[in-house]
Amino acid sequence: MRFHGYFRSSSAYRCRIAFNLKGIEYDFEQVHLKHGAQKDAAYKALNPQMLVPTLETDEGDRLIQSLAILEWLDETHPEPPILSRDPLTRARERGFAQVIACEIHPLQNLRVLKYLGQELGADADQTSAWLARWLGDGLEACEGLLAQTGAATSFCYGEQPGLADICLVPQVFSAQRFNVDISHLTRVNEIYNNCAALPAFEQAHPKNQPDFEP
Ligand SMILES: N[C@@H](CCC(=O)N[C@@H](CS)C(=O)NCC(=O)O)C(=O)O
Repeated sequence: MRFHGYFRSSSAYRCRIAFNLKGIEYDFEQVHLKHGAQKDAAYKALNPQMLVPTLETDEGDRLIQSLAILEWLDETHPEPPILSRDPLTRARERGFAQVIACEIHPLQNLRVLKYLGQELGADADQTSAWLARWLGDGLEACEGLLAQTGAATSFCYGEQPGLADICLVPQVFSAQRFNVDISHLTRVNEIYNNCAALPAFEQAHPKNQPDFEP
């Protein structure tokens, strides 16, 4: 399969973690977001939303949206599972993932930050305040959800990393990148560190990608 992504994209980062956990090999195609390559006609034909990631399957089907890609990977490559077999836990894992993918991440997206700066005239301090507010509030909610489980597990919902961890780690990376202080979020940081110690997560880190730029 062919994966279109970008080293710094947290949605692509989620998929990379899942590829690694499941031992799936893929060809990588860089879409240079900073250079606007997501808007090239060829890429738009692949993904009309002009966002990464896009996954082209071996059969030539095109999949977009990281959560949909993650679920497709889990259904077509079930071992190890990234979603619990228990419906209640599975719903909680999806809820946690959606807090990040649907509520936090869209507010830090490149096109949104560009709009804030270029169209609305926000300066660097205002953009930082925006990021601190929405990433901070969102990750606080994640900490609250983890507290609700009442369990000091190694990962969000158990002793194996799953969908929630796959979404959490790139979001913590973004908080670090945007200098959002989340040092008080004990469980979030604990789980981030547990994940970071695993090769599947380490190898998926932006700094370890072929298109990495400092
Ligand atoms: N909800 C989408 C988000 C995709 C997305 O926003 N990707 C970002 C990178 S993380 C992007 O391509 N941004 C390009 C832009 O804003 O122009 C997913 O989970 O795949």
